[in-house]
Parts: sequence; C-alpha cells; structure tokens
Amino acid sequence: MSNEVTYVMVKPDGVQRGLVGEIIQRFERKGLQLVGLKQVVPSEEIARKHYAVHSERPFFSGLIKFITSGPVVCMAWSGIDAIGVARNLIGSTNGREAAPGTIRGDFGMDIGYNMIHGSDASETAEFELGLWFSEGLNEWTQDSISWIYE
Ligand code: DAT
Ligand code: MG
Repeated sequence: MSNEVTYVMVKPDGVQRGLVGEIIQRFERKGLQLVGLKQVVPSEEIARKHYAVHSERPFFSGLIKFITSGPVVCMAWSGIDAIGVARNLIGSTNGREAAPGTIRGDFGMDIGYNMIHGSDASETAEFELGLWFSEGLNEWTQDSISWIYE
C-alpha cells in the first residue's frame, strides 16, 4: 500500500464524444486526487514515445494517427495504489469485453477507439508523467482525505 501518481489521458474519441466531464467525475468521486490537467493536441513525436512499446505491432501507425488527430485531455491522479485503481476504473482494452461499470465497459464498443489511457505500472507511470507533464505536477492538500482513508 503506497501512494502513487498515475497518468490518465482521454483520447480524441472521448473528447469528441463529450465524455471528458463524465470521466473526470468518476476519478474524482472515487477519491483520487487531481494533480495535473490540460488539453493538448499531441505531436507525432510525443505519441511515438508514449506508445513506443507497441512500435512493432501492426496497429501502431493507425494508433499514432488516431492519437494525434485532435485534442486529448492529460491528467495526473494521485492516491494509494492509484495506478491499479485507475486501471480498474478504466476497464479492459476492448470495450465490447470490458466489464459494465468501467469506463470502457459503459461507453465503448471498440478496441482502438477505447476513449482513455491509464499507466499500467509504476515505471510506465513515471515515464508517461515525465513525458506529458514535463512542467511538473501540482502539490496541494486534499482536505477531504481524512474522510477517504480511515
Ligand atoms: P491498454 O490501453 O488497455 O493498456 P494496450 O497497452 O495493450 O492497451 O494497447 C495500447 C492501445 O493500443 C490500446 O488502448 C488500443 C490500441 N490497441 C491495442 N491492441 C489493439 C489491436 N489489436 N488493434 C487495434 N488497436 C489496438
Ligand atoms: Mg497499455
């Protein structure tokens, strides 16, 4: 049990479909703390770095084209076990298979257009936060925290 910060990103399909508020609300209500938030149109350079582990996969060029096609919303969320907690809120990769109650399970029907990204481990979270939030994150005291963790 340790405090973590995870990188979460609403992809262009989630922005286009007007799901940004819904997604932020789910993370906020859960009790995670927002420590970074911005909208950007990703460059090809940053997209390729972000998805470098998939560079040999057949869907890579389509994925880069999709992610750079319009604005995304970049977020950093902090909390105990935040990486796994966020992945659970997001759900499995293919929306048709993702569990109801998860973001992909409730709103998605596709594997590529799956609306949202979340870091999968502490090393990737650190890498992705450095990549997308090179300016740093915000430190602030969440006053409700004493009612979120016993
Ligand atoms: P996740 O986003 O659940 O961590 P991943 O890391 O395996 O999934 O893949 C990164 C993204 O690449 C995923 O969100 C959507 C896309 N993708 C993965 N597998 C795909 C496939 N078979 N066809 C098309 N896009 C795919
Ligand atoms: Mg992944």
